[in-house]
Amino acid sequence: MTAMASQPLSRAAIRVIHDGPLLSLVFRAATVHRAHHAPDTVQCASLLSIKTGACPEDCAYCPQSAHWNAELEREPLMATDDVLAAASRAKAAGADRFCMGAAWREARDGREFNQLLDMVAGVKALGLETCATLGMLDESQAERLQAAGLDYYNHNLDTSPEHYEKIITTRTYADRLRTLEAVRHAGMKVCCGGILGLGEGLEDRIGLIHALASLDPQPESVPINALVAVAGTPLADTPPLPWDALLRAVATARIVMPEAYVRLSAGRTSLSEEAQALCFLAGANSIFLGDTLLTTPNPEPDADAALFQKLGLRMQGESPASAACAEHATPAHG
Ligand code: SAM
Ligand code: DTB
Ligand code: SF4
Repeated sequence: MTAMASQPLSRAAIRVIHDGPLLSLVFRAATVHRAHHAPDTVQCASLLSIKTGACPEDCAYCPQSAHWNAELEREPLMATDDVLAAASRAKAAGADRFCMGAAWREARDGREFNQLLDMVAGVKALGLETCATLGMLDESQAERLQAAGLDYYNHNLDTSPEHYEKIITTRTYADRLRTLEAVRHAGMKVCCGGILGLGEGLEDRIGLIHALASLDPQPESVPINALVAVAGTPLADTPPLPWDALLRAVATARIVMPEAYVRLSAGRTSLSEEAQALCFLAGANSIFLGDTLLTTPNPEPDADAALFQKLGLRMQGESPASAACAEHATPAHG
């Protein structure tokens, strides 16, 4: 058996999948991936921080928290025209989804929220899929965002329920589940994942994957971030996540959430091409495109284009004709 039954799996069952011989795990994940997705196609999203820093939450990993001293330019909410100009550039660079992130604890009704609704409608009108991550939402806000044209809402569980309190004290796991419920209820797609390399144990990684796979329905998009350790945050000196731990998490997520986009998110600048290739083989089929995530670096678009060409991957938004041209281009050996 390769694909999972529709019943939620127990933590113990997920652990058995996760802990198997690594290459057999990757093979099984690749088999599930091929049964559910076009295996050589990667969805490419572009990310923009529309409001940066001075966040009241105390997420230990985050350079945007006002509790820490990361070197960061704080920026108020961007002007709508500037956001739309960035979205047009992202589309021209090949992105098919545009994700707007704000360093807010929660969205607040008023002038800024109305401006946000305009941004969402404007990005949608450019022909891009829309995504936003704005902190907690109530049902009415979720409904207004959906009506404005928001396709996806990103809100992560971040880690296991047990490890969570060591990372964030200002907002609970239950708060996060409530926001996800509001997003679902409003009819938007759910983008929900977490971060690995926060100093958690193996059992916490299983716990996170179990919590994500138990959401009913399962999230359509699952970002798997590797911690970007930023100076000035409490996790600045956390040892880097080993590549095989990330690969196991990606492969397990693919097996237990066969329909989801599994996104290889933050942390790709610390991964070799070979490790990324294994993650794509194991079912990762979405990335952020562009040299900056929200505030930290992401691979240069040229480096991603070269990697895609080596691996025979194509961007989801790219026409099959231009992908065929790429196939006939001289491969960059060496
Ligand atoms: N403030 C909103 C919230 O937390 O819901 C939205 C923006 S927040 C930056 C979005 C996500 O980015 C977080 O949930 C976390 O998973 C991820 N993130 C933040 N800092 C990170 C870091 N240093 N390394 C990896 N992922 C990070
Ligand atoms: C997600 O899971 N990863 C993205 C997106 N959702 C918003 C954010 C990654 C942020 C990495 C740290 C930074 O650049 O500030
Ligand atoms: Fe604020 Fe989001 Fe960063 Fe937490 S992850 S400090 S909520 S911006």
